Amino acid sequence: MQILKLGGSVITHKDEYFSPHTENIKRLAQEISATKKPLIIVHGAGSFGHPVAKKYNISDGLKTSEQLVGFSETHQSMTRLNQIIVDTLLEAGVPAFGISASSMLVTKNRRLVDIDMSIIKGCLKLGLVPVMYGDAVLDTEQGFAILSGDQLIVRLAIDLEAERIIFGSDVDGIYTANPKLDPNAKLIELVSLSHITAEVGGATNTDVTGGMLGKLKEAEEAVEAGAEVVFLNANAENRVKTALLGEKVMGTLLTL
Ligand code: IP8
Repeated sequence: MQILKLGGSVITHKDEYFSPHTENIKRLAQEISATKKPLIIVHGAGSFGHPVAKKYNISDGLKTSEQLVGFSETHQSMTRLNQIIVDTLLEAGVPAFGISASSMLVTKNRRLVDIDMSIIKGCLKLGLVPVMYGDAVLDTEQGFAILSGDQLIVRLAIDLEAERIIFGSDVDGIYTANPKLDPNAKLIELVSLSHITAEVGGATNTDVTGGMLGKLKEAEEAVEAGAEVVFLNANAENRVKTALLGEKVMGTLLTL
């Protein structure tokens, strides 16, 4: 089983609120459909979840009752994006099935503790492709929190013994600096966990869950558990498809 992250910068126009990148979503649905392999898709929030979560300061937890509307609005914006993605996958013939993280798990101080994998396992057994997302979730200590898709993926990969995690973003992989800001930034083809302190560029937009460095830190555990972790540019045609087929692709491979 493989896990594919579709980053918010790929599936939404990040600088325009609530704007899905329809063209990319359609192309990626075709690429996924062409591979026909056991898969879980987790998508990010982009211009759907992040601006709402930021406006109401959801990641720091419940402080005032006015935030409750914002908590639910954040979740609603994500279910809308999920619906667009699942509908597009279905049109491409992928047996996609949308699942909300907030209905099956809680966090403790923003970290995922217990998650019941039975629904996801059941979906995979039937041949369905679960489509999950970073979500506004209940938190045992701070009332609520934002669970990033990246944290969710790593947990899924460990518990379900995923063969490979593919992080699709809008850059070619992990760079020595943020490639959108620094013209001297260089792509690192192989990142070893022992050198993870290397300078890695942050996100350029409103990202409440940590950008590229956050992804890298989350991914450590999955590599230690034996999953192959690849970072690639999902905006470039056929890279996701190539990686899903297990073939060599331009990007960054994370190793021990
Ligand atoms: O884009 C964040 O998920 P991510 C989820 O995977 C929300 O970090 C609701 C902002």
